[in-house]
Amino acid sequence: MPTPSGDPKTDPVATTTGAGGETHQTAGGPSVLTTQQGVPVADDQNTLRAGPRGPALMEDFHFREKMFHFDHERIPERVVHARGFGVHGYFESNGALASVSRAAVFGKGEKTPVFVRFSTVAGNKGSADLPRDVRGFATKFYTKEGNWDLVGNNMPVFFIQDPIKFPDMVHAFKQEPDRGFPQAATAHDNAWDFLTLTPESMHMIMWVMSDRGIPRSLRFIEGFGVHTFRLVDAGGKSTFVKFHWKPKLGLQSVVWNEAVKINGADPDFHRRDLWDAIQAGERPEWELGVQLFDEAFAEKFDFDILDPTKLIPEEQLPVKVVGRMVLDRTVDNFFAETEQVAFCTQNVVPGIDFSDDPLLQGRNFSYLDTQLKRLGGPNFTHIPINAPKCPVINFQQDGHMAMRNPKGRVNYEPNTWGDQAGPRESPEKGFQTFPAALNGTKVRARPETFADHYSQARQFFISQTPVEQAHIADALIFELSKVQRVDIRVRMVSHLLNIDQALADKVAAGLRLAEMPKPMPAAKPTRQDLKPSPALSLLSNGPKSFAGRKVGVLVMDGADAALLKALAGALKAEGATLKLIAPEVGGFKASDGVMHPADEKLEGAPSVLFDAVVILAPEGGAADQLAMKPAARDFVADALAHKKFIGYTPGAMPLLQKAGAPEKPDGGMTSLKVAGDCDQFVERCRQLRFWARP
Ligand code: HDD
Repeated sequence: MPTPSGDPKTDPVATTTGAGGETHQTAGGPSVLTTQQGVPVADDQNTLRAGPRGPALMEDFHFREKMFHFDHERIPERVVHARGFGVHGYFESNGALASVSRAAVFGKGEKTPVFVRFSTVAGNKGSADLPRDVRGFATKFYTKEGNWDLVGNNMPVFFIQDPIKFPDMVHAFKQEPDRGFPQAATAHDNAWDFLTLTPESMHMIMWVMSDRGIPRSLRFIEGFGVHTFRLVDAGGKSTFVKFHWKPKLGLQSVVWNEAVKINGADPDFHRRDLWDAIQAGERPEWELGVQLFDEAFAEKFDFDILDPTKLIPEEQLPVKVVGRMVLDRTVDNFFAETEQVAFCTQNVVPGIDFSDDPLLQGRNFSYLDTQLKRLGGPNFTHIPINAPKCPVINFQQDGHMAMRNPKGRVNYEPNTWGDQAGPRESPEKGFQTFPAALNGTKVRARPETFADHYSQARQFFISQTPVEQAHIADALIFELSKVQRVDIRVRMVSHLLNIDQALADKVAAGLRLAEMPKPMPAAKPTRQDLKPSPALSLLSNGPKSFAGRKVGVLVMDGADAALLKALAGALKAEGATLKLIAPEVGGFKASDGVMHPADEKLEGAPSVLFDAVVILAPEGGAADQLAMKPAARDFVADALAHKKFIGYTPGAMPLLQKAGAPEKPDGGMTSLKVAGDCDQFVERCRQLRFWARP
């Protein structure tokens, strides 16, 4: 029989505390299993039956409760951003905003705990991590004056200007309703039908079709608050602001063919990457930057600062760094934290306020509804991941699952209960809405200032390097080739003609359109005078080092132990990771006769999972032997096709050549003969990809 003996105060294993503080714990052994009522369980293997072969008995409260709970384990997944991954960390302010916003979070040196949930948008909860999609970048700051949620994306603009189109947009993007597919993909008729009927989406389409839609790691993405917000100082003065997150490790994406393969090889690629990095002691870091401006700037800016399909180029209004965010802790429980976290754009704190961006206003209305539906009642703020870390004192009470219940008689104010009176409002400390002057007639209309849908789409496109421009064209051709209706493909090309003629020509040719359509009639002509904004290019803003990246080293018996050691040292010095891949997971015997365990078996670790690869093969027939395996040839062929840097020993040449490597090694291939070659290899890897390879 179990002995309820553990003391929760002194016994770290004791977890199940009864009213009297007892727990179910056998001396020195595992905790005793209990029901949800705390009753110790004697048999968890067999239901209660009338005889061993007889029917089950209704009396079996343990079975009943266990099945009941299991049957109710699922909660509705998010209607968008269902697949996500959350981690903890902190935000440290450098004080640069202290004079512009009275928000406690921006005090000099102020350190605020945060929880960040990254997500894809269209896919269901169980979908793969690397569809072409926007990435959600939602941050909850647990500030001293309440929770502030910055619910952003990895792209600074959005598809639509008015929130009334959001349900249509999401319906069109997700699986088609009759067939329930495609999953996590916009490459289908409904999505492109909607998009091509929504010219305001053209700028965002350029972003999604760019490599930003297929990031290499969540650690290598930017984040944006998208909308214009307000900051309000202690004197009540307001400044407009746009928020930016900039990753310390720089920006990086994969190529499309790689993304397709990664989704098969490791559908959890992004979440595993972040989990592994933090577990290994890495501390992914972002700078928080702001673009600050006033009414005068807003007046003279080329576009309406309330239009969420527009950005303000950094060259025109530089981003000022106001602090850094460090992510340093994975969750204890995925459901409790990542699944139950509830973000809401309406969660602002004194010193941060809204603008009249219509999309932001619509979002403010939407998020609470979705939390109620998902989390089952109005008390979701009592769930630890959502609960503020500052005092919460008010007279809201009861409701499903109320965990934070007031004591005493008073549950209203004003009251005259003296020192039991409870909290009162504070005009000095409390949130004061910025008193923006308003007037207008009730109307359903878009402002004229929102009517230019093509100029910034063009600006984005001409800001990209030729490699990136080619990727955008390829992405459009791929997506539109999956669209079955020719008229929808044609409609998109007619929009592209308003963006860039060469892009339209390339896509039309890639789709083999019978004839070039006329440009889509535009509410406003595309401006040709907007200058390229280099900040918008991913490749122009890549990292300077190879830190945080991963090298897959294909090894076989007889691999040069000294080279391996040198390579490991060079990668460690750079802050990069080395993974050993061998024909058998048990490992390989290196040239020094020592057995090294492998991290992965070849078939489970294709080169798409790595940023660069190395083939360490001894002289002799080992590489020839390995080349018999399709997985080995694919390992090399994919690395070549995805323009990765490849390090190789001379003994690896037979495998390289059977996989299609050029006779004369190209500039992305580094021969490794002596230890120093490993440093040269790592140095080359800093460019991330050898784009010159055809
Ligand atoms: Fe949204 C979730 C970001 C427009 C309505 N949104 C959600 C999440 C992110 C964003 C990152 C996931 C939060 C999490 O990890 O739990 N949404 C954006 C951005 C937008 C945007 C950057 C445009 C600038 N969203 C938007 C509009 C509406 C919504 C216009 C509705 C009018 N969004 C929702 C939602 C979700 C959501 C339905 C689904 C799950 C949730 O809220 O908690 O309410």
